Amino acid sequence: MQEVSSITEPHTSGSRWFMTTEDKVTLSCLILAMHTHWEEISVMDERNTPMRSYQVCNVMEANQNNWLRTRHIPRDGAQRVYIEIKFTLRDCNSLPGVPGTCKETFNMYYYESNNPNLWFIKESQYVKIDTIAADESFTQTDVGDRVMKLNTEVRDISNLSKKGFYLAFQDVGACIALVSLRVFYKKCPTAVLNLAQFPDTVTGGDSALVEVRGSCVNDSEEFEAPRMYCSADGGWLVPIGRCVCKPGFEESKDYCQPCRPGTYKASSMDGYCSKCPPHSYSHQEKASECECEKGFYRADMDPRSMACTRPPSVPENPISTLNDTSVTLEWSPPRDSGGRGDVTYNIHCRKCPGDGRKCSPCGSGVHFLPRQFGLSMAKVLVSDLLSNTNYTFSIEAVNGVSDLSPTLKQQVTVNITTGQTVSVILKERKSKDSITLAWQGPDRPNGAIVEYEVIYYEKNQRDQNYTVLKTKSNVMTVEGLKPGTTYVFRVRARTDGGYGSYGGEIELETSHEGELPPASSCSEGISKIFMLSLMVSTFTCCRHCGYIKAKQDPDEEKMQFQHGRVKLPGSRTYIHPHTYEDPNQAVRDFAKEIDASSIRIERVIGAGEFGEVCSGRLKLPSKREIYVAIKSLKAGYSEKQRRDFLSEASIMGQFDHPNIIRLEGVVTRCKPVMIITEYMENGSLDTFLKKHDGQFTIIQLVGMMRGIASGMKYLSDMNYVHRDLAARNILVNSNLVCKVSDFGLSRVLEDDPEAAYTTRGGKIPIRWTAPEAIAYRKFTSASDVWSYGIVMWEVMSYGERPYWEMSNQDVIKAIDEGYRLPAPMDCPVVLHQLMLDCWEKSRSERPKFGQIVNTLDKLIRNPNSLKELGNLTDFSKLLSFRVVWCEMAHCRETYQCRFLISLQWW
Ligand code: ACK
Repeated sequence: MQEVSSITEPHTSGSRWFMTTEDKVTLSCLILAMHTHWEEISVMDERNTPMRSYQVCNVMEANQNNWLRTRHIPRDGAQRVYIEIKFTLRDCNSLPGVPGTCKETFNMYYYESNNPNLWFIKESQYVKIDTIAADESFTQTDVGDRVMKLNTEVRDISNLSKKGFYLAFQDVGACIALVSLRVFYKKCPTAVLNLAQFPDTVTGGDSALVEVRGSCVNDSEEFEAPRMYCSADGGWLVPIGRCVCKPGFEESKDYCQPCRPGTYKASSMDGYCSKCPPHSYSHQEKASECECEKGFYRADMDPRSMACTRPPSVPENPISTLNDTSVTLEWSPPRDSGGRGDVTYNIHCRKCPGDGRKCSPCGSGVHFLPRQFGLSMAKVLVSDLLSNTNYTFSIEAVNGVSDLSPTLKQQVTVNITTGQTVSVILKERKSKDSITLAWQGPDRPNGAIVEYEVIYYEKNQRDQNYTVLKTKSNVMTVEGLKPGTTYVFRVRARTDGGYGSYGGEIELETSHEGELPPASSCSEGISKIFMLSLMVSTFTCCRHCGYIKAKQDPDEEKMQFQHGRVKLPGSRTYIHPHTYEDPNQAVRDFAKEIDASSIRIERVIGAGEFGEVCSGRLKLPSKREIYVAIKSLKAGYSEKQRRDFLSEASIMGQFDHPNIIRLEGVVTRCKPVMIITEYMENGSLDTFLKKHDGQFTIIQLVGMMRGIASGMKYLSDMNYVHRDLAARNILVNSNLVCKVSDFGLSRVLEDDPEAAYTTRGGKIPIRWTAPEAIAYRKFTSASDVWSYGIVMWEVMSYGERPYWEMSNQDVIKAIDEGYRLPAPMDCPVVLHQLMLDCWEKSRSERPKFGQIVNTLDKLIRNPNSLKELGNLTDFSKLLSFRVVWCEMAHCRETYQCRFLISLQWW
């Protein structure tokens, strides 16, 4: 601690009148005036060191009134000043022949004044501080043996407001020697906490706390306004808020250090600098983002943690299926997606009339289904084409960075000519091994017909084997067929302009062995053709369907987008892992995979539902080593257990708040599967409080409750309902900061030893749970508020079990009848009132977490409001509850004591 006021003028060298210590600030004070009988002399102390003292010993005369006073002592901004006086005092009995007027006390006074040069102060103007008596007086023999009995007394004066004060000592007939006088005040020393710097602060008068705003250390900024309270005894209490390192900087102990080259930190909300993602670099320190390598880009909406990407390659294998004036285009996705999942396709259409006029854009007359641009599937139906027209379709693949690249988009083109469909097969004759077809040429051929192509295959065997035959005539006999077998036939025409599209399919069956061939089955053939033509003109799913759907399902796309958004800072909606079809994806989205080699397990600290909990260290590349807690999944787990275990990580990973336990990452690629969180030195709150029963100030307890409420406010703002808020699920770190933990999906059902089965079959921690949640599972942030009230009660009673040994059934009944837990011992009435508010039967009347935080903040700012203990107007539902409960529980010894104290108290 730094000394701000130094001694200016020691009265005598070697004197003890002006001592300094390291942690207190000593004020300069000189004895100025001596009145009557006081004298300044040199004596030897117990170590034979000479020292100066002021003494008076006029015990033989009655009516003594001897005053000794100091010079003006500047207050130096302090409101409360301590006076430490060392003195010796003679035992009256040890003085032979002294009259009964001999005293063994003296009086200490002060007088506040702005005037530093007062020479005379009337006795009546002084304010008395105290009458000082010796704890140890000494006799003549003692003096002879040179054993001085030195007394030390400390008094304080508070609420000082003038520039300084004078101290005075009044002797009324004792034998005293004042050996040392030290006047000092206390300060809370400069401190850095949560990256906020708190200045040297002089403590307040009385027992008031001084609220101090911290200022963020260099290269950091406020996350939540940092504050602390300087207590009357010079200690800092209740750290609230924090600063976070600016982009480009990371926290290192009490300061922010620049990210090293090759690393970056994009947001102040990120904990540490991270390695540049693939295809990016940072050559300088302090990078808030990494630049993309040449040919790679980052789209505006891309998170800075994402690899730089490039435009996709060209779509492949285009196929067109023409049906008169509409065409279905299909293609394969590009071989290289550019590293992104947002590839879409655009179709550019040009038409060439074929009469020598120039090609031109297709215009709005042509329709694309589902659309022309931004297609997510590799397929489109283009309709309303002009007949007898050449069309060129250019298919290009684009992604989120295509527009950033100066190179032209690569396209694959498909040319088609409309109006050449062979539509009607006119004739058909069949035998057991041949079928004869006759067809009509296209209505509007775009040139002379060069030949026809007949394709046929055994029904349902197209993929295995099909045959293509060519003819210049419009009749063909297909031979060598199997008897009694159905074949599918299609015909298309070729002109100078190329092939037209196939006409409709016709299914024809060869005759069975021994069956006579029919004379003609033309009409049957025609009707089949119409039917089949209709069938092919409907837009059916393509061969890529499964693949494309899997990759590009619009729902999935939407979901990915949503997940991407959740990761953005500032987003405030929690996503339940069950909304994921694949729970492993939720883990990948929200939890960082950690290499098991970066973890050093040191010792087992507890047991969880799924396995051991250990403490250890985590050293990630280019980050400093930190202490962590490691939860592991025991061997022989089922897939469901693995999912449930990891669900805690995918929930926790979505939160980022100083009062929520922080997830460092998960190990899923090797066994055992582990969840790594920050380490909380003081373990769970209930055990911690029991271990330190009665050891905290009210302000410290309120500070803990404030932290929990702030964490819960954050969770409720994220629409997350905890359902198992209890002191056992709060963890405490070395700074007494409380953090909400335990986010497993199955925890309320399986993990919590407090959970009991309800009549509806669910397992619920009855004592902590709101009545509507017990009765009909209405779990909301308002039911979390109820549980929070119970946590407050646990905190104020230092880990007492809510409702003591009452049975769960009795608790439910008592609550239903309107009874509520009484205030714990020494619990300020305002806090108990807040608990009662949290336990309002109607959940809409309970306070919101934000209101609870505000209320607790006000109490911390005004600690006087916490002084009133247990003075409620209506005790009926509390006191009688106690009596009822006490009868039920037969007043067992353990809690009888508390019960009696409470009764007495009320
Ligand atoms: O009361 P505790 O010491 O605190 O015992 C339990 C035990 O593991 C089983 O849950 C302790 N624990 C859990 N998570 C952490 C953590 N992040 N830091 C420190 N201790 C933890 C908990």
